[in-house]
Amino acid sequence: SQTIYLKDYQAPAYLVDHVALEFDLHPTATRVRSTVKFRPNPNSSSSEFFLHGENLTLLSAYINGAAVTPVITEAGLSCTVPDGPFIWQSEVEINPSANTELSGLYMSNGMFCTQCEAEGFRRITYYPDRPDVMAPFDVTIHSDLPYALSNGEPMRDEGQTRRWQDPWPKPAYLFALVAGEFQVVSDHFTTASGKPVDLNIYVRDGDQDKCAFALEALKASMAWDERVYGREYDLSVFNIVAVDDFNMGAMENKGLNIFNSSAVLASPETTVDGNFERIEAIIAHEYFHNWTGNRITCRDWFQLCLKEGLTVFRDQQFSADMRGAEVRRIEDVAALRGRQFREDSGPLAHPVRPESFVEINNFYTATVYEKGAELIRMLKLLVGDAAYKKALDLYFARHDGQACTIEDWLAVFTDVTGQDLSQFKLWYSQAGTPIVTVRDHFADGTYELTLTQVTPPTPGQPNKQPLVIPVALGLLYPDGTEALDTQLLVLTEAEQSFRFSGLHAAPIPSLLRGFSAPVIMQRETRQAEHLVQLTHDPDLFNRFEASRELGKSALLAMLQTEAAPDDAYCGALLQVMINEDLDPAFRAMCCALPGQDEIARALAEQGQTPDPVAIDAAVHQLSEHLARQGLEALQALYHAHQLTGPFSPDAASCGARALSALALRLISHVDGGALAAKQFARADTMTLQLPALGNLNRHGQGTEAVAQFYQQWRHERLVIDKWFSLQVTTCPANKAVAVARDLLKHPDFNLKNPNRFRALIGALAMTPAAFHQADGSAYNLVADQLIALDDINPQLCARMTTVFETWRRYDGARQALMRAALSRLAAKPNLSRDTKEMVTRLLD
Ligand code: HT7
Ligand code: ZN
Repeated sequence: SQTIYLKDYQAPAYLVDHVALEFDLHPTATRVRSTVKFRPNPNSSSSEFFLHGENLTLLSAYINGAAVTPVITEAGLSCTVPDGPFIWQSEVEINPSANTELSGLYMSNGMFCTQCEAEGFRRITYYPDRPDVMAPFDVTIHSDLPYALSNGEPMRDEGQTRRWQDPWPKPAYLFALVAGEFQVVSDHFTTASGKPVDLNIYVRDGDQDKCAFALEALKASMAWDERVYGREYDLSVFNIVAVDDFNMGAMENKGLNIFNSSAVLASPETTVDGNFERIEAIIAHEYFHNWTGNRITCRDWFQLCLKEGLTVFRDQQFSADMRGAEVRRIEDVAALRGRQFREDSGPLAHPVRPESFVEINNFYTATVYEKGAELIRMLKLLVGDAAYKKALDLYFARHDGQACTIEDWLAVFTDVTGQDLSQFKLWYSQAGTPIVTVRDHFADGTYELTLTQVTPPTPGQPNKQPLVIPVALGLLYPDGTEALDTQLLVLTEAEQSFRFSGLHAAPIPSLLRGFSAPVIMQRETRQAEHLVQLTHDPDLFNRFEASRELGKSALLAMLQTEAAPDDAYCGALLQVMINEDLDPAFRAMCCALPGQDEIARALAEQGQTPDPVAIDAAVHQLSEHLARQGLEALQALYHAHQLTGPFSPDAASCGARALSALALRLISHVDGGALAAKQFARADTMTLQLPALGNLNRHGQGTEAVAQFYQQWRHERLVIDKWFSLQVTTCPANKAVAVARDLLKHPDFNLKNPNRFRALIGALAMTPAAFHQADGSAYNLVADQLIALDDINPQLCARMTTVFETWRRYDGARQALMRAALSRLAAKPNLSRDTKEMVTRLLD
């Protein structure tokens, strides 16, 4: 397999002025005719004409109307072409039914569907399938199916021929086509300048009643982008289609977003609160791509963070406005640490802008997306809100219609602020999570804080340079009063000291408020200080951090010295839980115990070897202790947060339910599931039913309820995904492999459906104590399934190999077992390029 390097970028030899595509849709033999107006690129010295193409049967090709016979390889075709502009025409045949990779044109439940990012368009027709070739598209679809959609504006219907025109030049990865039998749920939006937009969601029959929430989220996103970024929608129609077989969450194709049905369909009966939040965020994310991604796109795939980091940042801002900034920030940081820090500390670590890849699909990662968003958040903090706004206005004005780079992006900030961002730019090229170590000293009313930064080596990058790290700092006195309001310290050197005078007592530093930089902050643990922060820090993020630090210390003490559960910590948690001055959503987050992977990571960061089975036992013991200590308070809390009236997924209702769910989970450790059984029996929404079932199963009371749940929901595929996951994540860890083996035989298990695969195999692999059973049985089960999946869906298979990315954290025996499982996958005959790249990096 060939490695592609950023440094080798060359401008395209030919540009495209217009594309016309004509489809004769057929499940096994679709014909695609293309007419493309090419002209030589004045900025390229090459005249070599190459079109990407994979798995295509070329039926005919013409240049300026004359038949030609191109040279065809596995990757595409080349041909001799005239000196000036010319018209290329071709006809190819493809087989959508045989396309299980879900890239290009494929079938899902009888409907035709496309996925072209990153390099799927070349599986539809011969074309320069690279993001820096942008053109207006004209699409004609011949089909007897009731609906046939593509990008842009619909032209007049001519029976079984449907035409679409997209006036906005776009790269091929934003092309989309969908055809099938749908139900349509519609709404309208009027843009700030008064232009009407038709909004439609196309779904399978039976799903019509699950579109209202997504439509509201879409309208809110459209209004938000106008208000906050001054960005208006630019077509008369915005279509969304829900598809069951989809590799990721959704795709921002121009005017025709395609969504994994799990990322769009919602109803109180079938969807939990967390799903509502996710759907709202993904709808916003895809919509925001219309400007950050579509109108301004990436020059090449190394610049992926240009559109993804910025769009994640924008969707995070939106969710913060919709649902509360502090609570959202806590969730975003938890996700960043859980996925991106994990990635950055292992064999898959790579820069936000990678410098090489074999398969670009392997770089749609937490680093590109989530760390990419953190870089934008830091930039905004460093330049200030007003300059950020000016820079974004300049970005949109200067680069509309272009395919850009990170250099273009940073240049607008430099031009607006005059700041030299060359050191900041290192964040894009240097992988790894910086570790900032804190030393402090107080004497004579002066507090001195010394911060040291070190970024550990990552694959291919043994030596690191100091980064620009914005550290938002506040100081508290030991009685909890504020000694210093939030200040921004900017760390640019390997070590720097900061002094604060005029203090009447040694302060407690409240560091990295709001998580002002994606770093690991290390300071000697001081329990008394964390207890003050937990109850008094005006920065809610740092209250949450204090809770987490206390929780980790309590669990590490239990694991390392067989200490008893920490009463002071439990008492403090119970105080926060019942503190009615605090938002219930915050209380629920702050008082949940640290996740098991988080504890494993904390141990690994201290150079110790985590034992996931022991961690599981310690978490159970601590939960039970906390529940016994606060049983009455928990029962009161549970009952006080039962909502009456119609279900609403608004932030306040979700917060109340989250708090009562936390109380129920803890109570179940004492009553063995009695209260959960009552909740399960009366539950009329999934947010009540699913956690009740989880608690029952966790405490050995789930058999009947699990069967009943299946009977109730067997026709709702998204609920059945939950049913698969729940059984492996809530059964005793040492039974999970047996449970998973049984479920693999269930008639509803289907290797070809990514959601179902993730629901069972992904859930098993992401449950630490189940996955890391000492006998290696889960490693082997997962490896067996990946071996089976690789031929069907290499993209998904490659992505799922990341469940092994932390293998070096564990003891020698587990390491050997994981290596053996990965080596077995590596040795599979005809291993895909996608999976091969991943296992090679994992084992290197
Ligand atoms: N830009 C999209 C990324 C994507 C994708 C989506 C669905 C299936 C395969 C895909 N490959 C890449 C999604 C996004 O970031 O919004
Ligand atoms: Zn995106």
